[in-house]
Amino acid sequence: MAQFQEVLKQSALHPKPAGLVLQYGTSGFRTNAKQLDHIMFRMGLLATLRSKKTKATIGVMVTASHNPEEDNGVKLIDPMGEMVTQDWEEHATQLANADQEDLLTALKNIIEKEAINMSQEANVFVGKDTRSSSASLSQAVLDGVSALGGHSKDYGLVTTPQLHYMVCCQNTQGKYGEATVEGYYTKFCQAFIQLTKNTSNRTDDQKHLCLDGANGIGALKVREMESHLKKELQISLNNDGSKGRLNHQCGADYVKVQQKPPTGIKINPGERCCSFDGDADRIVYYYTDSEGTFHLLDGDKMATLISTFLKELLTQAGLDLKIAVVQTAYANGSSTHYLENTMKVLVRCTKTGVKHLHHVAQEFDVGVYFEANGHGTVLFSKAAEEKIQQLAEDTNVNDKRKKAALLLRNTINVINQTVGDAISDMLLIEAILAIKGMTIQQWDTIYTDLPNRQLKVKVADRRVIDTTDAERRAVTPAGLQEAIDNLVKKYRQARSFVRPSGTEDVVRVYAEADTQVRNLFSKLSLLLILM
Ligand code: NG1
Ligand code: ZN
Repeated sequence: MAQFQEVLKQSALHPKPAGLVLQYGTSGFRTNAKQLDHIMFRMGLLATLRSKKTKATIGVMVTASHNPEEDNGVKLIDPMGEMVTQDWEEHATQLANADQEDLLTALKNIIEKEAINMSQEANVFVGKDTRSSSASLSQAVLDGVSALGGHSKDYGLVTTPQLHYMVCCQNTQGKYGEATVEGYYTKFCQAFIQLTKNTSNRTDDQKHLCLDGANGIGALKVREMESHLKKELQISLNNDGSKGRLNHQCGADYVKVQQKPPTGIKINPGERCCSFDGDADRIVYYYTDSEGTFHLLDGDKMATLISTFLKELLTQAGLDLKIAVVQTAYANGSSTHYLENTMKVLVRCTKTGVKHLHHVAQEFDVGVYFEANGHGTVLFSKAAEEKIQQLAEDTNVNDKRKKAALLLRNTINVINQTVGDAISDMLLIEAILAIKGMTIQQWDTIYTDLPNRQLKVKVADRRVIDTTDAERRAVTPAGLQEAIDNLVKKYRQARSFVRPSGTEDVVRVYAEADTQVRNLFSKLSLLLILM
């Protein structure tokens, strides 16, 4: 077929370096940008096939999120704006690793396995972050799409969640919003303004937020969005990309892992600050107190604030909807304890990786999910949205219920339900703080984090560690879990686990305990070195 001849011709312009093997991991392909040209071309091909298969628009995002500038990566987005399904992750790995001369065979294998009708039309949306390598790499994706005769739309510089939003809007015929950057700002900012409009006692201080844009795409997009906020949120933007390097000593990952503010930003005591990561799908909040102590409000604190707010509104609205919070093993034990015992909210724990959290959250009427590192969102079932909508329109309900229903409706509209979104999460958190008249310090005192430590250990083969129970217990190597248990039981409120990373060639070690966490952690490290 002529189509395949074109693939062959074009692929010669995007050759695969011999011997290079890469895997579609938790966050797609991610490595040094120099190794990715052929991967991008092939992901253009694969997205085209996925579009033919699903008869819907598919997204391809070129980004390496919080990784250093010299890296890049690519992820595929499925029709409803969610991560691509597991079977197609496997196709992605197969296609990426086929030798140059086997590319057509690999492609035809997928076509056959998935019974793809090649005459079906294909549409692919492409977006990229601000890395210097992103321009040519996203061009390689576009080349891949056109080689298989697919149609593409290049959104250029967008945040990862913006591209997820575009895909969802397109495939729901505009029901979720308009598939343009302008449509995105309009939808989320209007909802924010609606939510905050009756918070008349909101002071100028509460309207002011200090933001670290990680010198990335999020900073650019916040600038574009600002006028839509009509001064209801005044953002002082730092690390806007004009001087510093992407993610260098700044951004959500740096702040979370280092447990300190980004370097070079002047933060006034008590000032409410937040950091985005390099593609703006993660956010963390923080402040320093009058003694200069740093306080981090991570994904767990956000999940707690949001779920508490939603639970209260559901109760006021008299709606019997099931709400749950989905976390991973990295969630601080204090947050889980508070949610289960004080808030009486159902908590579920899943494996690391947003797709796992997203799937579990879909099981509930209202599913709030957050990774401790600040990636998360809220999902509302169709039935829940309908009940809220009906109540908001009902003329026969009392003022209290009506008010709660209207707040819930606007809350749904300020949330990007396709994926964790730093911009949308920021607007949601800002709105909740405004409605509750709460300072960041008050939010911080809802519960106190247990001291915790995280470490990466390089081992010969990280796959020797196999885990169970949402990665909280090691099954192999024999004796490891027992040794951890024996150590942990000597400390109060202690918990620890080890698991192989899905994105780096390391084993991650996590421990939390009361004041003795440092002591526990050094013993754990010793234990692992001796294993
Ligand atoms: P791994 O490398 O599997 O721990 C990391 C993060 C995840 C998630 C993915 C994808 C931690 C402990 N792990 O996964 O939460 O964000 O990267 O980017 O933060
Ligand atoms: Zn990211």
